[in-house]
Amino acid sequence: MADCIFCMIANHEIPTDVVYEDDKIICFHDAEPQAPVHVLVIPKRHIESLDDVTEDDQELLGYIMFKIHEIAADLGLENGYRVVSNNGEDAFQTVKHLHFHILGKRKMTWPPG
Ligand code: DGP
Repeated sequence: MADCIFCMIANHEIPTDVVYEDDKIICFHDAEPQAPVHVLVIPKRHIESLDDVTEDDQELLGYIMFKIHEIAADLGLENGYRVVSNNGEDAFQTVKHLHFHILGKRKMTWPPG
């Protein structure tokens, strides 16, 4: 999508601090970190939110979950981490390209705000 900031990141059209990348996903540091480690994992293909996934996306979603634990290990999050995906208005999704936050290296609280 031409006007999607995360598509631009996936296409290397804007400079980004990339943590991991392959043909399906890219992981990069969040521009507004909410924890000492805060990265985003996104599919390179534009999917707006979890509401927009189809049966064809099942393998990709499983792949993202699988990679999240590898990325967390590479980031040294051996003491735990939180994975968050904000979907839609009530969840305060600000970027309309499916993404998973990985937050770590601090104690989290529950419930989230
Ligand atoms: P949300 O849609 O609320 O789940 O959060 C989107 C996140 O994306 C937010 O934590 C800030 C981050 N973000 C927005 N624009 C950019 C950008 O251009 N570069 C990077 N690295 N992060 C961004």
